[in-house]
Amino acid sequence: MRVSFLIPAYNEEATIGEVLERVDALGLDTQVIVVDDGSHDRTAEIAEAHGATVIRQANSGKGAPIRAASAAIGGHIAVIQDADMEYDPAEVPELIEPIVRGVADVVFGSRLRGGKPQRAHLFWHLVGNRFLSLLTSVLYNTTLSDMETGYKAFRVEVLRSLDLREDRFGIEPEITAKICKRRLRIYELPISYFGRTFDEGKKITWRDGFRAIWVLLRVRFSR
Ligand SMILES: Nc1nc2c(ncn2[C@@H]2O[C@H](COP(=O)(O)OP(=O)(O)OP(=O)(O)O)[C@@H](O)[C@H]2O)c(=O)[nH]1
Ligand SMILES: [Mg+2]
Repeated sequence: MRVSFLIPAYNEEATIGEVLERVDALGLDTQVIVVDDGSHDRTAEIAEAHGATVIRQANSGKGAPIRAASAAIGGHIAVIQDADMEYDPAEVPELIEPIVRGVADVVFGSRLRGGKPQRAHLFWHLVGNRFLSLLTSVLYNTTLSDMETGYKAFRVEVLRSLDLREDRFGIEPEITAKICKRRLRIYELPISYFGRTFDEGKKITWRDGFRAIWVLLRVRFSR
């Protein structure tokens, strides 16, 4: 099965090369799509030098790149891969196993299930994520422990059919909400997490948390 990696990347020259090398080292049949929307560094050049397909567009956060990459997918399985080495591509074969086996439509990698190396979280990020994951579970009658995770893998038809609209970090709750609402077969697996701080380039903030609450409610109560 061909695996398409969707990689939103904004000013990630320090890590994009290593991410792409690790994807390559998997030895899988892969398609690699990097979406760089206006980085001020060498992210796009490095991605091209590694043989990735690079889509360039006007800057708009993490969501629009995921939508742009979705339109270009040619594989059977799609994996969202961050460009900052917080999530290790070496774990992707394990992540997609339930889809390959035919029992899952979507797999979330959870940073909160334990059992893998995880850098200590930023406390308030963890509180925010626990709250959003609990809200997701209550609204959609599910048990996701990490709805904000960057590692989400899909059967390609599922991702294509989601009709995503969010441009920024609201894409994470939008994906989560829409797959939960459709009652797809969702699996969750523990993954490692090599978290970084704001000084190291992290971009998500408390504003994105409020947006997430709004998106979770909107999708739940819209027809
Ligand atoms: N193309 C593009 N990618 C972006 C943008 N903002 C964030 N990203 C990418 O989205 C991924 C996640 O962004 P991060 O800044 O790592 O977000 P985070 O705060 O660590 O949150 P997580 O999603 O938990 O990793 C990284 O690969 C970023 O480069 C953007 O404006 N444009
Ligand atoms: Mg990150």
